[in-house]
Amino acid sequence: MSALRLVLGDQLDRQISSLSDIDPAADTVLMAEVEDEATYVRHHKQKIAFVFAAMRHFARDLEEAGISVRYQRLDDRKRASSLKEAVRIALSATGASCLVVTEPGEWRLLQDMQDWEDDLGVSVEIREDDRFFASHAHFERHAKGRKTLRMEYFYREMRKSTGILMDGNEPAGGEWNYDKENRESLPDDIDLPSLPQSRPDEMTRAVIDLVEARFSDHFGDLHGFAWPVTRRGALAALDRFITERLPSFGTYQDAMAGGEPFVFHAVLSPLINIGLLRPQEVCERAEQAYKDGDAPLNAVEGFIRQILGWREFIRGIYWLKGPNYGSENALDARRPLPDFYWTGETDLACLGEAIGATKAHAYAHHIQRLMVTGNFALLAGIDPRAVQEWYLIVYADAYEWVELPNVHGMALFADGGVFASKPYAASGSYIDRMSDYCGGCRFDVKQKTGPEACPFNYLYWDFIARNESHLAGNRRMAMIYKSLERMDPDKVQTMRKDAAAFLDEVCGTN
Ligand code: FAD
Ligand code: DLZ
Repeated sequence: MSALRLVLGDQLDRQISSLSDIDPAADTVLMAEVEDEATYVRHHKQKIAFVFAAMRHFARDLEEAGISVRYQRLDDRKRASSLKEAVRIALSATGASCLVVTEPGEWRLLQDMQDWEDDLGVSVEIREDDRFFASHAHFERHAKGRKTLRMEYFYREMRKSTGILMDGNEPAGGEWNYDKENRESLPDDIDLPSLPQSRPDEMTRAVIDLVEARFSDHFGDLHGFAWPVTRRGALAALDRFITERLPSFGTYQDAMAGGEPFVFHAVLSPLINIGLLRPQEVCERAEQAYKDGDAPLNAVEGFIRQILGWREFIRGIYWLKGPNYGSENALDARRPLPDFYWTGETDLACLGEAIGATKAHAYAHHIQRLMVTGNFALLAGIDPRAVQEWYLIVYADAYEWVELPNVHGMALFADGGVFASKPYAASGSYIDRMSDYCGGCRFDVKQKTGPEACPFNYLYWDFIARNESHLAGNRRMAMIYKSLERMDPDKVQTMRKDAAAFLDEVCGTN
């Protein structure tokens, strides 16, 4: 009896559950570049190139380890256009009697796979993806009976159950969370380490040519492609992060700076999500840096919280909430996405920076995603479906399990507050405090109304006034609604008029 073992483009880990009991003498691994996956949204060119290049290198490594691999390239003359068809052809060619696969990271594909046993006439074993700290059952147990889901409680549970950054039963250093030490803006004279650049080898260059030829009309630049696409390259990127950027990661975690898309961030999410790095080893390396005295606790705790806390929590929410999560529109947001999200052409310097980095690198750091592009979409009342699709397209790390809750729940509050206690809405002054963008902007962040005023200012108050029926009952919004009440009604009226005129111009009339 031989098995066919399907490895998806974001499962490139030799320890993935679908390969755990592989018999190299009998079994075959199937990997397939297929149109369906490359186009179910019009992914950034770098994302497709990254996935295909990493898939090809992973397949080569498996073959070198003596494992038989059937690999379909997107430019093979005879090829399947979907994963199911690729499996059907491979089953018939190998005579395998069953298919083994690790569950995919999206409901879309999982639901498709659940029909494969009937459609293909062989047994299909879908195994849990154990690359995470928390299983589905673990998160369900955590969520059971709770009225509200909050990352912080889940994170503390995870610290205790893994023992990461713990002194016995107590958190290392005595506090669970050092977030209050992690909100500095960047000093003018700070030296920022450069990001390691991986030079594409021949195999990656062939993929880049393929993507340029086949997906030239997709979003994003390809010429700056510098992602590591092998396990060895990913480990080197992790090393550089731990030594060069982790020590300052905490303090400047929320900072933004013109022309500096990476600041002290790890830039590891695409590598972790695709399987080239394991979240466990990333956290262990960070913890070791703290124990060795090479990085301070506020940095290491802040970093580990992102992975052990946020990443696991977000994934738990995605699977807990089911395939319809994403269809709610709690704030009744209906405007279309402005064109500048695709072109980067806008007079707002902060949006230009965030979208420019996104085009150039298929990357923007968390605060740009949340407080610039996300905040604008929230304030402007952009249709959640359009915003979700944009985020799924434009980032090299975007898979629905992680993208959707971050966009729908965290950035847009479109789920009505499943895990965020209030919307992350902010006026221009937040962006001014955390960045140097406003100094070079054509708008004036100090002005609240009029043609020179920063649009984030009047959009903020328009958002607050527009959503009074949805948000005024939220205790965490009480102060803001008190301020609105105290404001001169004429001033509120002017801000709302400015907001309507601006939105009609950038989004089209609602
Ligand atoms: P760092 O800031 O250095 O953080 C370290 C690691 O923590 C990241 O590599 C990532 O694995 C993890 N992490 C941090 N924050 C989160 C979070 N909120 N959710 C999950 N993991 C987190 N992350 C994705 O991996 N894919 C996405 O599609 C994605 N979409 C997002 C959309 C929005 C609107 C927002 C607000 C956040 C999104 N994030 C997403 C989370 C976060 O912005 C990225 O993980 C982070 O910017 C990746 O860059 P980094 O590796 O430099 O992260
Ligand atoms: C993102 C992606 C792309 C662009 N192409 C492929 C592909 O051709 N073959 C494949 O196996 N996987 C690809 N992927 C990753 C899948 O889309 C991903 O496995 C699902 O979205 C589930 O997370």
